[in-house]
Amino acid sequence: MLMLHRCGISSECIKKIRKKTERLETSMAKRDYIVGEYHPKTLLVGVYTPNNQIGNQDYYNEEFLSLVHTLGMAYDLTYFMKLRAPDNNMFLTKGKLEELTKYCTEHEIEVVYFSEILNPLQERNLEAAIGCHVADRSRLILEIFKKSAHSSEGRIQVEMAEINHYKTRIIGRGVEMSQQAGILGNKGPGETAKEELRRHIEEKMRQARKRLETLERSRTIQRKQRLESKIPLICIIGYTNSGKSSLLNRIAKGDVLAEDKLFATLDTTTRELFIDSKKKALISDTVGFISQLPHNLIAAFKSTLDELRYATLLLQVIDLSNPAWKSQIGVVRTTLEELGVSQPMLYVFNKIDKLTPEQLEALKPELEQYQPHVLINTCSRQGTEPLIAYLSAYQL
Ligand SMILES: Nc1nc2c(ncn2[C@@H]2O[C@H](COP(=O)(O)OP(=O)(O)OP(=O)(O)O)[C@@H](O)[C@H]2O)c(=O)[nH]1
Ligand SMILES: [Mg+2]
Repeated sequence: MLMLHRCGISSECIKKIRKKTERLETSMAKRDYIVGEYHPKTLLVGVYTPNNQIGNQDYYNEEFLSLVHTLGMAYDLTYFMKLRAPDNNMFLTKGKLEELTKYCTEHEIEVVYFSEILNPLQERNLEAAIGCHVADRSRLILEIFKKSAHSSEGRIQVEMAEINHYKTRIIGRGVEMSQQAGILGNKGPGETAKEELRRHIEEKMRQARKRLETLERSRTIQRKQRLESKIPLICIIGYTNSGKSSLLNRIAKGDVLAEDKLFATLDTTTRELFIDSKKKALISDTVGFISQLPHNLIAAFKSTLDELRYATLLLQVIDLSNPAWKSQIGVVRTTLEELGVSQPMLYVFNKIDKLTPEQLEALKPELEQYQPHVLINTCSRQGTEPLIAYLSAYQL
């Protein structure tokens, strides 16, 4: 016998919707496999598009693999391709999609990770076409950030970015969730599972925002005290893995984790820096930048990165031994523009010990275009002398 719910929907129908919601939740949970035990057959797909700010395809793919290694995620196969122009709905062009679908079927792939950012529609369409779970660069970077955030502020910021990431993806899955029903029992007619989920997400976001605001208030007070004390603030910025934390450790006796990993640092560390017998400053190490940094992460880290707008001087650390160093400067420039940061800057070309004297000589004319600049290596105290000399002469 069919039981009718008070909003006029049969209990059979409610059961069906409940099942669909459960299935959807399981499917979303399955995406969390990278931190769990279960290892589905995973394919990494490096896609190079003309929009890419990193001008070197090989390096871009290498960086993608470094991101995956940083996360410690196991994968089975890699597949690299060049795309003339991404498709708005499907991301891949018809030919490339067929090629990839065939590859996935042949190799029984269950999960595909893309090196690029996909919008929720592209992600859904690709999943349907390839028949595998699909995740993108945002998801990868989010997971790394989740692992590296240790301070309360860092954790909340990552949590907010994650909520936003899922919000667009879960809510975008309209078809499975749009049937009307009071599936949670006490909701009135017209309530949909999707609305319920949206409210839940918004509530989580509201709570996170509230916690962040409390932390921001204490940050504002600290900033006010610093500005009143007239102690200059130097902020170390730059592409990820360029040597920012190593520099802080070298010149300010810090103990920040410096590792050959992307995004080793997420939380800002500030130390006193005694430049010479008369000069003192505060020096901060910050989160690194990367090409195609997901927008929701930049937005989430705005409160940490806001600090850059109050800096007296920015030190942009560049890994000169990286073949893509010029593109990386471009990425940093774009990110700073997005953040509205335009403080005075010194280019700090680092890791010069990894270049031969001939290579360094050949690079000099190009480096002249970046002014002012110093050349250093943080491996030895002498290596950082040009920087200390610059700061000593600089009117902070
Ligand atoms: N050879 C050489 N290696 C360096 C130099 N400076 C840093 N490194 C190495 O580069 C790697 C990255 O250094 P970090 O200081 O962690 O870089 P970071 O910019 O803070 O990186 P994230 O916090 O991950 O963005 C580490 O393995 C360092 O030992 C240098 O001058 N020469
Ligand atoms: Mg660091």
